[in-house]
Amino acid sequence: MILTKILVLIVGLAVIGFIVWWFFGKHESAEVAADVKDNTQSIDVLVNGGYSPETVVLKKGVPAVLNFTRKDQSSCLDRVVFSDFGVNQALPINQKEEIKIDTSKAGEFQWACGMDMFHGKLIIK
Ligand SMILES: [Cu+2]
Repeated sequence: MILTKILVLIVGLAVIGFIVWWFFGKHESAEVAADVKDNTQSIDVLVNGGYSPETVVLKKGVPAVLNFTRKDQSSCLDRVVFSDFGVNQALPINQKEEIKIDTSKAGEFQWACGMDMFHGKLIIK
């Protein structure tokens, strides 16, 4: 049956396309800006199989606090590292941990789990 062969081919190509997209595609994550109040800015970051939000936008020159709460059981995510800011903070499970960020310099900065497997991004502008 030629039709069956074509169908199998189409399904096969769709699966390959999905795999390529999954591993190599640019998954644009939404940027979320911190809330600014009384000359401080803060944002909650949920740690659960990664970081949510993954990209945080901070205003330059306004003192910033990131509130990390880890819901993920895995030890992979039990530390968060901001290498540009000299931060290597333990994240006890279900506990809000405040991380203060120096926003005096504009730019893009990565943060990561203790093993550098999961990543997030700070944009200071
Ligand atoms: Cu890790």
